[in-house]
Order: sequence, then C-alpha cells, then structure tokens
Amino acid sequence: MPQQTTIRTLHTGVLALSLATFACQQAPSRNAARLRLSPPAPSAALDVTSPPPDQPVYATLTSPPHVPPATNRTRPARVVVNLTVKEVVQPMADGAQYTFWTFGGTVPGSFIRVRQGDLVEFHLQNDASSTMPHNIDLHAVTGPGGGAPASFTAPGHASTFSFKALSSGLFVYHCATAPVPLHVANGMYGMILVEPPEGLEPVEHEYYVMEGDFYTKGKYHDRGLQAFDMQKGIEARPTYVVFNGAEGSLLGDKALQAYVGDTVRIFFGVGGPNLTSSFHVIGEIFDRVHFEGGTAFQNNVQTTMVPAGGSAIVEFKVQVPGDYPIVDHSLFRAFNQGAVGMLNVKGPEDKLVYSGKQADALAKQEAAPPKDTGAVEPLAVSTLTTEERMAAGQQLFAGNCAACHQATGSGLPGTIPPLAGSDYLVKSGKDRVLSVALNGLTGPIKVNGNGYNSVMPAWNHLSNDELANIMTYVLGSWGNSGGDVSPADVARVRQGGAI
Ligand code: HEC
Ligand SMILES: [Cu+2]
Repeated sequence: MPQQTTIRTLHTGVLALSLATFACQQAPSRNAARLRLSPPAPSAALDVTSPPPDQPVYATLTSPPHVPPATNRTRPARVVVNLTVKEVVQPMADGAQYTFWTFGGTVPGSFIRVRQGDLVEFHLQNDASSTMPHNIDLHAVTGPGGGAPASFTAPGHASTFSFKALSSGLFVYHCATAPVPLHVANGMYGMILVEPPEGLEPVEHEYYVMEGDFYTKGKYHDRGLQAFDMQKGIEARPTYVVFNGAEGSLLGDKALQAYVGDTVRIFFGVGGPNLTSSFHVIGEIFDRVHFEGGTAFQNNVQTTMVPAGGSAIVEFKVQVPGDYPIVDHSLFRAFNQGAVGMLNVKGPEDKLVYSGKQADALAKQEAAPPKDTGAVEPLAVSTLTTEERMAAGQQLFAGNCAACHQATGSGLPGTIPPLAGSDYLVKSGKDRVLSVALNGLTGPIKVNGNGYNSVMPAWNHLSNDELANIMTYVLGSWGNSGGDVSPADVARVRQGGAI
C-alpha cells in the first residue's frame, strides 16, 4: 500500500530539486566542448532495383528501452520481421493496471531496425487470446495505409506483406484498426529505424523511449484495473502521460545509464494519440537533434517538440555525473501525470563544467501572505493503518519536506526550524500544525528557543490522504509525541481556512 506514493514522491522530489538546481546554476563553457566537428558522411546512392539476396536477414526486435544493434550492412537485404500483437494487463502506475494492446507485449512495441533499400517482409501475427482484430501502419512504408489494409489480422491469424524501405529516418508505427484512436490510446505504437546506407555514427548508448497519453475512468493513481475513458480521450484530457507505457518505467533501477564522456542517443517518439511532447532532459543540452526523425539536424537544443505520430533522434555527450530527469517540459505532465524518467550518469566530477553548490546565504525576501485556494476534496474513506500511514508519510516527506527540514527532521541552523523534538509542534496542537502545512507559514516564530523568520510554502495541492500521511509521520518520528492524523482531520482544517 505505501508503494502507491513512491513514484509520485520520487517525481516531486527529484524534479523539485533538479528544477531548482537547474534554475539557479550556470554551467559556463558548456557548448564549447560540444561542437561536433565531423560532418555526417555523404549519402551513398540508393539502390532500389537490386534483387533481394537469397538469404533473408531475420530482424532482431527489442523491447524498450533497448535498441537492436546497427545493421552494419553495406548492401540492402531481404529482412524478415516477425511481430505478434498481444493484449496484456500491465501496471500503468504503482497499484493501477490497464489492459494494454501491444506490438510484441510492450508499450511501445518492439523496436525494428533496418537499412535504407532493404526489402522488409513483414509478418504480423495476432495472438489467439486477442479480443480484437489489429493491423499495422508503418510510417516508413510508401503505399496506401502504410501497410494497414494489407496487415488487417483477426485473432489467431497472421498476415504477410512486403515493403521497400525507400527513405531513411526514425518512423512511428501504430495500429490503424477502427476505432483507430482507441487502439493507439491502448498502447498500439512503436518505432522502426531505417538507417541511412552509411549507418549512424557509433555512440556508447542507444535508448528507445516513447511518450503516450492515457485515458482512464479513474483518476491519476486510483488503484486497481482501470477502464478506458472515451470521453476523456475525445476531449484530450489524459489521466496519465508517461514514457514507455507506465509511470516509473525509467526510474529507480530502470533508469537509463551512462558514464562520463559517453555519448547517448535517444530514439524518441510520441505515440499520442493526442499530445505533442516538449521533450527535455533536465541538466543537459542536446548536441544534435534530428528533428522530426528526418535527415537534417540542429545543434545545441534545449527542448525539442515532437508531434503525435512523430519522432526525434537526440544525441548528447554527458560530462558531469549525476541524475538527469527526462521530462515532457509541459510540466504538469511531468509532476502530476507521470511523464518523468531518469538518466543516471556515473563517473568522475568535473568541477569546471559544473561546480555544485558553492554558497548558501539567506536573501532578504518579502513574505507573501498565504493564500487559500479554497480547493475542497471529497472525503476519501481511509483504510490505512498507522504503520501504513507512517511508511507512506516517510516517502512523501522525503519528496516534499526533506529538502528543507532534512530527512532527520533537524532543519537547518538559523533558517529552517527542526521538526524533530519541536516544542512548536507540541504547543500548537494538531489543527494548527495542519494549518501550517496546508497554508504555509511566514513571520517570526520560536522553535526550541531559537528564532526563525522565513517562508514555508503552502502544501494545499497535496491530497487530504497525502497530508494525513505526512503529518502522521512527522508526529510519530524523531522522538515526537506521536498521534494519528486522518484525511478527515485534514479536510476539516482545509475547510476552516488558516488558523
Ligand atoms: C522550502 C523550504 C520548506 C519546505 C519544503 C517545507 N518547509 Fe516547513 N518550514 C519552513 C520554514 C522556513 C519554516 C518556518 C517559517 C517561519 O519562519 O515562519 C517552516 C515551518 C514548519 C513548521 C512549524 C515549525 C516547526 O518546526 O515545528 C512545520 C510543522 C512545518 N514547517 C512542516 C512542514 C512539512 C510537513 C513540510 C512538507 C509538506 C514542510 N514543512 C516543507 C520551510 C519549509
Ligand atoms: Cu489494434
């Protein structure tokens, strides 16, 4: 149960920290080291007439975030692709499942890699357990429907068609069976890379990431199997916006990895069905972006826009170790709908490229009066025990409060009051403490004999449940007096306004 909050906490925590750091720090001379001096190799003449060689090549397909190895071929070949459509129940977020329709069992579907001029022999199988017919429209195909009419396949059947990969580029594929947006909204998309004849420049890491918007009857983080919501889809009001088919698919031990000095190439696509992504890696600059997945590229890009059914190839060298959140820079999607992943860079520091924090002093600040947004949530029936509240609260505290009050509750001398053993907590009582958390706090206060005069932000965007968990954790930790805070307590204080 406490698991439920982990990812959200992770988001808010890592993002808040990274964004703050990102906003405050300058990284001089960043670009200097990044100019690519070598122009891309010239395109070889396209050979569309040579007959396919006798021996077919069987395409290696990979699940996200992995990418098949380079084709390393100097001639076109007949490439056989075997792809099976499967309808599967998988997590959308901690505690929330969804019935995804997939190409190859994953969202996005298996990555396909061929070479310009290849003759691709495509075998689309629809698993016998499927409830629907499906097909495939590959944007790499020149021909009606991108292969859709030729590949319409009932459950338990298989279809075959062939196409010549005439143009190089990174192309989205998707199901185009009616109702098309429903099939796409259920996860039926993936990508095919058509390499130029000279191949792509070798890099240390290639990754496969796609963003998609999902529409469920339940709210974000509602638990259990979630049903598709057609109306939300039509109105483009997604419940989830995620990378690689699930919140957290690129977090924790699933974060993308690189080492200082490596070049990372991300094959990034947007399945949609509705949204355009503002693709960004916090703390990095894309050295090179093949925008829209095409041949031309642009250097030194902060955020690249990728349309639904479109792609981009982004490349960047990593110089500084640390965590780099991968986001849709339409930030509510990153903070509140799941669109955040992580690139973890290991290796030695380079303090000339990035110093880290060099000083921290209190700046004079006009304190804004706390505002009450008047948001009132319906009362959820709470089923958590105090232990579960404590565990969930610890995660939420780490993501929301620990940046200032510290994980140990010690605060920071002179600027942030302690929550550990705070006499202020004892004197104030539950409602007043909840009011502080909901509405924030400004002006001089005394905690354990020490004066503080700073600004504590309001946390009224957190749910009653989340605040109840946090305050139960605060009251029950670090030698504090204990006490169970319920969502109903939070709702009461929220409705009553600041006290
Ligand atoms: C941006 C820094 C910051 C964050 C984040 C923050 N606080 Fe505070 N908090 C403060 C400051 C500063 C004060 C003292 C305000 C003043 O001087 O009037 C304070 C005061 C408090 C107090 C009352 C004083 C005490 O020590 O008992 C409580 C309770 C409290 N915070 C709880 C929380 C909780 C719970 C969270 C997370 C939901 C949180 N704070 C997040 C900065 C922060
Ligand atoms: Cu389909």
